[in-house]
Amino acid sequence: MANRLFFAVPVPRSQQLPLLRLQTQLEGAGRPVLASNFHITLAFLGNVCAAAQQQLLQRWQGLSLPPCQLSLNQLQLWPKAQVLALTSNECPTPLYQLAGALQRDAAKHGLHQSQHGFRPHLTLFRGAQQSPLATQHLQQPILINCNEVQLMISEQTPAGVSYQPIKRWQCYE
Ligand code: 3AM
Repeated sequence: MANRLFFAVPVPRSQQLPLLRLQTQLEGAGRPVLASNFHITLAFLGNVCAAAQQQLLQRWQGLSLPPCQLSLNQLQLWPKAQVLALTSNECPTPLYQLAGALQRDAAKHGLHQSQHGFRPHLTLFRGAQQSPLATQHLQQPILINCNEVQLMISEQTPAGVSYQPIKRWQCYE
């Protein structure tokens, strides 16, 4: 059996309010992502069989990321993916390096090969066809404290997509 996996930084409940407010402001843009599903994807891995999952966990046993902060300040519509996302034009170096290393590791081991480099973003709406805001630039950036990295399973359920962490790495100084 294979699991659809990705590495992500979750957005804890204490940081969800400004994102929920923005979703309300953008109501009608598409299907809002549930707050419990808010995350920053570092690397998408695709379908991974049990043996490859075990090897992946062994390789990344010592995964580490110092606590860092991501400032999300741009609203972007990605028409092909029909995603309305909050993005950033300044990414903390350790986060950028970790995402790159995870993506390269996936490609090297026959998992998903990313078509483009890491684009830090947080998906707010799916099925989005247009952005309701005239300006892309947020006056007040939304700050995300990166305190944890998770390896997540993505599952389709009748109630929608569900993300379950199978491994967590806390960020330490
Ligand atoms: O919520 P975001 O957009 O950050 O877009 C998918 C989602 O990230 C991404 O993996 C995360 C969990 O589903 N994803 C799904 N399929 C993908 C693919 N084929 C993909 N990323 C790249 N290529």
